[in-house]
Amino acid sequence: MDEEILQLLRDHSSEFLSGEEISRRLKVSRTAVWKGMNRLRTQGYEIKASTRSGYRLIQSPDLLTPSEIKPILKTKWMGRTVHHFHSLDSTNSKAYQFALNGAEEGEVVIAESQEKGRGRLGRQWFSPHFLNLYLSVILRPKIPPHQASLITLMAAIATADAIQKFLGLLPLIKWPNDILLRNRKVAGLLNEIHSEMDRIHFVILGIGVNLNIDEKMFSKEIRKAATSLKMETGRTVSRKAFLQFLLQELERWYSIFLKEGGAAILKAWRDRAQIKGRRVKVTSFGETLAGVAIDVDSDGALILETEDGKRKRVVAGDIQYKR
Ligand code: BTX
Repeated sequence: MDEEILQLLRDHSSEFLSGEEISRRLKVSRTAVWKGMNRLRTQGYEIKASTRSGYRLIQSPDLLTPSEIKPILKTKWMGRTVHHFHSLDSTNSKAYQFALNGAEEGEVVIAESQEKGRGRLGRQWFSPHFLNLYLSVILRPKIPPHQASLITLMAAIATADAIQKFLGLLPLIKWPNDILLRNRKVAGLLNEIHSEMDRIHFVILGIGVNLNIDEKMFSKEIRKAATSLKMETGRTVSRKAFLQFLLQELERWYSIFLKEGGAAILKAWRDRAQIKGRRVKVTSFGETLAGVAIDVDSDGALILETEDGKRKRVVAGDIQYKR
C-alpha cells in the first residue's frame, strides 16, 4: 500500500491531496492512510501534512525501491521488474530462487544490505546498509554453457562504462572481473549459472558497487585494496541515478553480445583490461603461477606464458600484477 500512496503523492506533487481522497482511491480507511504516511516518513520521505489540505510529498530519500527507480529508468526491458528488499542474505541467492520459479529475463533483485554478501570462491562481499549497490539480474541467454564467462566479461565492461559515463572516471578491469579505480576495487561481479550440458537455463549476474562507503568503514584487511565512488570524488553520489546508468549499460552491452557475439565483447574487454604483456602472479585452485599475460581467449580464460616459456590456460582464479 505504501507504494500506492507514494504513487498518488507523486502524481500530485505540485498540490496537496486530502486524506479523504487518498482513502477513497485506495479503498482503505483514513487511519490506514495516516499510518502509511508515518511508515513512509520513517523510511526518509519528507511529507508535509496540513489538517485542512491533506498531504504533499516534499522530498524522497535515495532508496532503491521500484517506485523510486521506475520513473528514472531508461531501459526497454532490463529492471522493469524490481524485487526490492531492505536486507537479504545475498541478492544472488534470492535471484536464483526467483529464476528457478520462472522469473523472466531482466528481472532484478536489489537489497539495501546483505548479511552474507557473496564474493567468488566462497569469499564474502562487505555489504552495509544504504550506502552501496547490491543487485542481481536474471538473464536467459540462448548460448552453450562454455560461453557463460563471456557474460561475466560483458557485465564487467558494462559496469566500467556506467562508472565512466556517470562520473567521468576511468575504471580498469582486472581479470576476471574486478573493477578498479586507482588500483583499488570499486566493484565486483559474481555470476552463477544454472545449466544442462548444452543449454543454459539462466545466469544470475551479481554486481556489487561501492558508492558512498567511507574508507574507515572497510575492515583493516581490505581498506588499502578497496575504494568507492565517494572516496574517489569527495562527493556523495545518488544511488538511484547510478543504478539507472548501470542498467542502461547492461542492457546495451547484453544486446551487443547477443547481436555481434563474443568477439565484440572480447575487444571491448581487452581495451579496458590492458592486460596483454603484463607480468602477473596467478592463483588458481591452490596453485600459484608466475608469468606474462598473453591474452584472454574466446571463453574468457586467461592465457599465461610461464617463466619456462610454456603456455597455460587459466579458467578461474585471481591475479596480482607484478612490476
Ligand atoms: P571477489 O571474491 O573477487 O572479492 C571478494 C574479496 O574482495 C574479499 O575477500 C575481500 O578481500 C574484498 N572485499 C570484500 N568486500 C568488498 C567491498 N565491498 N569492496 C571491495 N572489496 C571487498 C567479487 O568477489 C564479487 C562480489 C560480488 C558481490 C555482489 S553484491 C550483489 C550480489 N550478491 C551477492 O551475494 N554477491 C553479488
